[in-house]
Amino acid sequence: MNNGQAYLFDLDGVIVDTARFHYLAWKRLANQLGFEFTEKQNEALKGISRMDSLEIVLKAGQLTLSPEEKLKYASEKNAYYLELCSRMTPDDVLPGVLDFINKARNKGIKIGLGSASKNARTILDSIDMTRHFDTIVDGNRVKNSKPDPEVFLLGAQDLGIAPAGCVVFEDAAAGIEAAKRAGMKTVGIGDPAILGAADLVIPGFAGLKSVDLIKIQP
Ligand code: B16
Ligand code: MG
Repeated sequence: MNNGQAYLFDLDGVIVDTARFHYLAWKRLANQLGFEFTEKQNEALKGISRMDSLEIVLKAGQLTLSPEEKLKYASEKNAYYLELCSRMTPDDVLPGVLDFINKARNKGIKIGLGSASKNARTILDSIDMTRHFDTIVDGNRVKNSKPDPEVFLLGAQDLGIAPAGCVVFEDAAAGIEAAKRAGMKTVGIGDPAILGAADLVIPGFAGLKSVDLIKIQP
């Protein structure tokens, strides 16, 4: 460990708006199984692993399935999701993200990804962002999903930066909790009503001023 700094980014809803695609894919599965699934209910799925998300969706529809059926439906949802993602290009990177990462890198700040998604590398490749990360921790590497701090602690460890030197950028309440439990500073991207536990909440990276970030520098 050293005294350096790292920025750890969530993927879905922070780098790219795939959170919307996750919702549409879960809704399609729920409708197929005969019930509705609203955007409000979907909020609880953000940052949560695929199988844990399925449990929440099935509970919403009051359905009980066998382990084999669960695997089958989780895989169907993922196919719907990847179909929606397949048309993504570098133009889909959310406004201001790349500029923000480049400026941080020029200041010597390390850049990591901390995502619950098993599709993270596929998505980063399709938007040409893989090369901007010094480390990638995704759903294939972690055993415990957010709000467990594992994903961010692994990222800090990969980068050789102490947790106290890390700032996490997250769009999910579960992700903010994970980062806080890791002992890191937190920036919520989105609605302050949902992300109120974060040290700072911003609507997005476009127009973000360094003066805002000074408030949460480690
Ligand atoms: P997958 P993040 C999370 O990604 C999503 O927020 C969450 O909705 C999703 O269920 C989870 O990844 C697993 O994704 O099915 O692609 O493995 O926000 O942590 O980048
Ligand atoms: Mg997210």
